[in-house]
Amino acid sequence: MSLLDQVQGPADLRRMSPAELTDLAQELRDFLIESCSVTGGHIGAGLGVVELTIALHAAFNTPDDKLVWDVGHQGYPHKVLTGRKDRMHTLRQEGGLSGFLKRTESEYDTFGAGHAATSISAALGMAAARDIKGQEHKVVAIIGDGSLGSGLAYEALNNAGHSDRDFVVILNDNEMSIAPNVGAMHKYLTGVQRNPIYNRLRSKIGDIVDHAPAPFKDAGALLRRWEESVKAFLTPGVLFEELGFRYFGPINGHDIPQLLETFKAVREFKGPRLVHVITTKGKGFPAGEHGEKWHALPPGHDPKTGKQLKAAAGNPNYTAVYGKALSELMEEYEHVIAITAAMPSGTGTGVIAKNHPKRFFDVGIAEGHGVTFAAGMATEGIKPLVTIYSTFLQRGYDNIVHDVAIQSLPVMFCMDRAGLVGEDGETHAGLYDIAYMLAVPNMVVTAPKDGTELAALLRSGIEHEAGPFCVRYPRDLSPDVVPHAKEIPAVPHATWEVLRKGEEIAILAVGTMVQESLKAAEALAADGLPVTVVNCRYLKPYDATTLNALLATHQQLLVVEEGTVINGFGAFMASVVSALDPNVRVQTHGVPDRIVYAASRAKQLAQVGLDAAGIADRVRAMHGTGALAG
Ligand SMILES: Cc1ncc(C[n+]2csc(CCOP(=O)(O)OP(=O)(O)O)c2C)c(N)n1
Repeated sequence: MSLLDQVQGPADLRRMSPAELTDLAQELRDFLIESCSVTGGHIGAGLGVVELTIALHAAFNTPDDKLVWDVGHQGYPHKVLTGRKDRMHTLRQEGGLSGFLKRTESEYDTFGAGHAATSISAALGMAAARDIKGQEHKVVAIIGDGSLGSGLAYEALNNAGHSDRDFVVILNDNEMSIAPNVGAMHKYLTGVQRNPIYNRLRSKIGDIVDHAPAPFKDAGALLRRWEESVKAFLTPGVLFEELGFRYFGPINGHDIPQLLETFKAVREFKGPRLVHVITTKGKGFPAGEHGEKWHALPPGHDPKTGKQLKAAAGNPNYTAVYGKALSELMEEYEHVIAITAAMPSGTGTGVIAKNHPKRFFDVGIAEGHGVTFAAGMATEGIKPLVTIYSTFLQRGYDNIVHDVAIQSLPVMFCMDRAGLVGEDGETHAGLYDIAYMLAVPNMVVTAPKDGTELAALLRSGIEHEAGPFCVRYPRDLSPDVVPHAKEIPAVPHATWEVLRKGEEIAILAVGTMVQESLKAAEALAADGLPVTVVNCRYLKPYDATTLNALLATHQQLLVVEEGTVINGFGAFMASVVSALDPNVRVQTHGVPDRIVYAASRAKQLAQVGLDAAGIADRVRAMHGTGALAG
């Protein structure tokens, strides 16, 4: 029986020798590579923490001691070692294991994760609760160097160091965020790892102490103490120690004996302590280590090359359309710049980094800062396009209201992954941006029906100087082939587009829902129920002329949007129409007020009735039971 098969839970690790645990690491790595090649997923981060995960579970008494992983995308080895190996083939699928960590999945998942930099705050909260309850267990936050660039992490470190609580932070430093890490903290940490003076001194002192004859052992201890004080001048420990943490490291995160020894010792100390562990992201991945490309891979890939076995055919996705169109528009508009928060490839802005390097800014995992940084630029006549996933822009909401909208600054927000996001699941779904952006005064809110309209709205947004402007687009393929941006004119301000004329019922469709509504209308027409379909590409300000014309000719409106139904565009239209013409009924059709879990995007849309069939059913129900009945 393999060592891996002998592990039913972390208790089994505690029975194994360091040599066995080292062999186990190889087996676990092989298993993950094989299993992820079928399911796809975030392989790189997990491969980097195989030894770290084994050593943490072996040295700490989990689940009584609590491990709090940041982001959760590095949690695959943790899942395997905590009794979920047999379900790894269901990873990221409907009803299967989550791609992140989830409290409902295992008692070892102490805190749900998905967004970066929550671990230190959450772990500190758990430690405070433990102290109130008079308990004794340990709490350990594990955070990456990329996430440590986030403001939330500093707020937590500041609070933790001051609190003097029994509390451990493991800094998993692989010099990578998704892309190579950026920022001053990153430079600082790398400086230490590579500090030749410190490293030389350290190994010299180690040699002297280890080989000193017995009578000189005391001198060795003295040297070690001296090493500590030298270290204080030469290591990042200074920074953490000033914050109130006892600093240990840097240590090799792939050396199980060293990890075990350190963690066992650190476990017994009291007060805030931080262990700096150096790892290699993607370690052991056959196609090469440390590649941004292996951050996440599709299902059915070849582990030797990382390439998808059956390449997806068809049009480019919206992300690629966005990057290309923006790059083209930046040739026309010299005052435009692009901002990403640590996601150049995920947001399509990698192409801007390549084509317009001086006009590209990666601010790190710091969405709030990115927004205010953009606001500062806008005060000087620069037009920033802040490109952030809808879900992560939630982090920047106060900055949007306070720094951008109240000052009416012309910052543009490009919200990728708006709507349901399939296998990435509930933590990454972009369901709230319509509701949160509609509520912001001065904000223009838009959504394109296809890639060409996305490029057109980019031009509209760039030319809009009166205040902020946002555009949302999905994690999906663009339904059309998009010409060069210079051939695509702006969409006239606050206009809708009537795509199909029917009677009595009009569908007001937003973004992705335009195509689905047209398909629904096709099916309804075949049943003798012709409906009007309108592309509401401007949600705010809306097209008052078209709306008034619709109110004069229709008795019911159905507003269809891929966003939360609470306070969405439908709710907005219902309030507008009730004032304009209370005789016209408005019904809303969006994502219901519940969590939508991971499944393919198509399945998620069908589950909540946001596909052509669901929309058609809703219209039939309106027809049968509404003002038109009889
Ligand atoms: C608030 C937020 N912004 C962006 C992301 C996207 N994201 C996921 S992992 C990651 C990089 C994390 O880097 P690091 O903390 O160093 O962990 P590693 O991947 O190296 O293990 C980013 C930017 C996120 N999950 N949350």
